[in-house]
Formats: sequence, C-alpha cells, structure tokens
Amino acid sequence: MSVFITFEGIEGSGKSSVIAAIGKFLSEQNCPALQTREPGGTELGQEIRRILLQTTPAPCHLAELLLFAADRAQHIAQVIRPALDSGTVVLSDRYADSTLAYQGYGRGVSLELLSRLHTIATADLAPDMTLLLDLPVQTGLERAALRRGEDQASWTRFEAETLEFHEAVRNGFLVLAQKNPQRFRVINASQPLTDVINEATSHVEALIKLTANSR
Ligand code: T5A
Repeated sequence: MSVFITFEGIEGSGKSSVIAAIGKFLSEQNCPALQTREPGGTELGQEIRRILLQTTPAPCHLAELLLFAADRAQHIAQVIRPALDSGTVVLSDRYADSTLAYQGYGRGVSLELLSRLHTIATADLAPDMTLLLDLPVQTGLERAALRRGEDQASWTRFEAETLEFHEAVRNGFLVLAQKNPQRFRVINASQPLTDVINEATSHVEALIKLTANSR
C-alpha cells in the first residue's frame, strides 16, 4: 500500500525508536514497509550527512540548506518514489518539515525561499501523514546526551546549538502542525516510550485502514 508517513521532532524526541516499533508492527501485519531517514537515506545522502553534521568550519546557512535539499532530492529519486510506486509504506525519520523548522524557524532563513526550494527539491511530494513527537527541549537534549554519552565532543553540530535555537525549532514544528491540522498528529513524547509507540501506531493503523477502504 502506497502511504508516505514522516516523523518529526526535536533531538531526542524518540523518532528512531517509534519508527522501529511501527516497522515491526507493520511487518507482523504483512504490510510491506520501508524505514528510512534524512539526512542520509542513500549512499550520497550518507556523504552529505557527514558533511552537514561534522565538517569544520560549519557550512554557511545557505550551503547547509542546499545540502539538505540535495540529500532530499536524491532520497526521493532513489528511495521514496520507487518504494511508493511499488506499494510500500514509507516511514521517514525527518523530511521537509525539518528544513522549515531548523533552517526556517531556527536559523531564520526566509520561509518563502524555503517553499520555493521545496518545490524544486521534492516536486511537491507531500507526506500523507506527519507524526510530530513533541516534548520540552531540555528533556529531548538530555535523552540525546544519554544515548550518545555525556562527551559533548561526540554531539552533532545541531545538538550543540543553544537552548534558544532548539526552542525556536520546537515552536516552529508546533506552528507547522497548527497550519496543517489535516496532515499532522501531535504526540506528547514526554510520556513513557510504550505510550508514545501505542499512540503513534494507532494513528498509522487508522491511516492505513482509511487508505485501504478508499480503494
Ligand atoms: N536537520 C535535518 C535539519 O537541520 N534540517 C533538515 O532538513 C533535516 C532533515 C539530524 C540533524 O539534522 C537536522 C536535525 C538534526 O539535528 P540526527 O542525528 O539524525 O541528526 O538527529 P535526530 O533526527 O534528532 O535523531 P536522534 O537520534 O537524536 O533523535 P530521535 O531519533 O528522535 O530519538 P531516539 O529514538 O534515538 O531516542 C533518543 C533516546 O531517548 C530514548 C531512546 O531510548 C534513546 O536512548 N527515548 C525515550 N526515553 C524515555 N521516554 C521516551 N518516551 C523515550 N523516547 C526515546
């Protein structure tokens, strides 16, 4: 079944954990599903991911934006479109809303420029549903730190940003969810992981049933 679902949220919000659980759930239902991510869902994307998260000095804001766009264009061409065309459910850890939240609301790049670039990079491929895992910034960063170890040198460039930046990103995601209520489902990611997974799974199940019934 061709369904495109994206997972968004700040650092440490639990996207990877939830996607893995939903992938397992769908495979138990014999529903073919592909788990992928941005940046880094292709070989080229992995190179771009390394540049984005580690190269010093950091890319300027425009270069950073164009690298995310290049990663996404390749991801769509090589992975997302072919999977959707073959009737697979695609579960992507981040997609275009991350660019709006981080580069737009976080870095201050013009939303109008982002919208034009989005049209070019994605040919307007939009998710059928976006699950936003929302939680306080401090909690997300603490979880990300615990997972990577307290050594701040191993943090990615984004994790090391100021609290103010992360607050702007979180608020950006919430604004996007408010503007697109038909596509977004906002989940309280401060809950225990099993509760977050149950809530996310019920949204995915409902969408898949709806899609199957509309055929
Ligand atoms: N970026 C990306 C942009 O700026 N623009 C863009 O266009 C795109 C696509 C990617 C960075 O790039 C930026 C955003 C990012 O900063 P990344 O390493 O892929 O970098 O970072 P994240 O996507 O943020 O991945 P994380 O692994 O940090 O976060 P997840 O996947 O949301 O969290 P997860 O599942 O790994 O969980 C983190 C820890 O918390 C625990 C987990 O067990 C794990 O240890 N946990 C919970 N603990 C308690 N209760 C819960 N409910 C929990 N949920 C998870």
